[in-house]
Amino acid sequence: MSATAARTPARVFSGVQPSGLPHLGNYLGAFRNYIAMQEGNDEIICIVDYHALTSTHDAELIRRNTYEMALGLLALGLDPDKAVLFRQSDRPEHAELAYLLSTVVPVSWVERTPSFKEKKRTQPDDVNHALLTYPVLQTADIAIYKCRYVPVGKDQAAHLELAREIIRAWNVRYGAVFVEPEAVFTDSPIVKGTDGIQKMSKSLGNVVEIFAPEEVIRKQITSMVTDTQRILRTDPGRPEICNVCQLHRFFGDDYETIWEGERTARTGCVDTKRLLADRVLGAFSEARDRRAELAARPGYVEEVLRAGAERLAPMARETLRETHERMGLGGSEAPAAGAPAS
Ligand code: AQP
Repeated sequence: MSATAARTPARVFSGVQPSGLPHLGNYLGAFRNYIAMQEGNDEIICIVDYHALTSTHDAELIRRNTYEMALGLLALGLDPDKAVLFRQSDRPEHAELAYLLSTVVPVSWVERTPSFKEKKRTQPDDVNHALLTYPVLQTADIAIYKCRYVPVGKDQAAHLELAREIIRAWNVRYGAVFVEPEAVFTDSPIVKGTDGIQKMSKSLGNVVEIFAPEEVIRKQITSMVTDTQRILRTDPGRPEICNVCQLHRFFGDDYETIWEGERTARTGCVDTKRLLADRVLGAFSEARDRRAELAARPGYVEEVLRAGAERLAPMARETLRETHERMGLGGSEAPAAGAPAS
């Protein structure tokens, strides 16, 4: 489904980890769709602080990044009157549902997820249990509100596939309660980082931030790896494999002219990077101003997050009630002691 096709009210969910600050990968791969899909849908966006605990163990940092992520989303155009924005740990029902869902999940399913294998490689001294069960909690995040559409970057595709399998397994065992979710991608589902090789990622530090000071953003962009075979200024460039050229597709409607300049060596990589920096700063200047305005309103972000969590309480509790009932939890209908079983 494309973002523009999602005009009939549908339940939409997505989550973002407060494991760092908002970057271009988040925006181009997912946040654009959050903002487009808040129109005409029931959208729920969650700052998934439980998930961030799998890699970040500094309490102050989690709190600060949670605030910054929420502030960034609001500045970029997420409207709390249209979409619900909340913090995962304010709705602990997610964690309980994750446990209940985990009872249908073979360990082999979570062991084989690419993100778990990747985290084993990138944080070998911290392969904690929550990393393994991350996709089950992610499934619970979506399932607890019975959401169908999940705007995400392509790096989340395997998790979404697993979420579908988990929900199918649970529904087969206990009856159809949950909805199988579908991923919704943008036209830039994987944005490469400043290294030009790996996915742009907070934990890899290869990011172009959206709300950093101007000089930081310029430095991040001018440090980007371009076409590694273009050694001399006079060498022709290959825009198809140059990450800077690829990013130009999203910042202006003249990227083909820019690409032609690279191909013919009329422009050099430094020119192309400087232009990208100007355009990125231009594209986010309104959002950057809005961020400053919102940051100056004491308690605003906290108010939005708390109100969002409160709005979701009845739905979360009702889903848990239904789940308990199907799974045989709670005993209000149990026969009195000594009464015949039938
Ligand atoms: N490089 C990317 N390209 C496309 N989409 C991306 N997203 C993240 N990076 C890219 C999408 O942004 C949403 C929020 O992501 P997240 O911050 O919750 O988690 P992530 O995918 O794990 O992002 P990072 O920066 O890589 O975080 P760390 O380093 O903490 O693991 C998601 O929909 C994601 O797909």
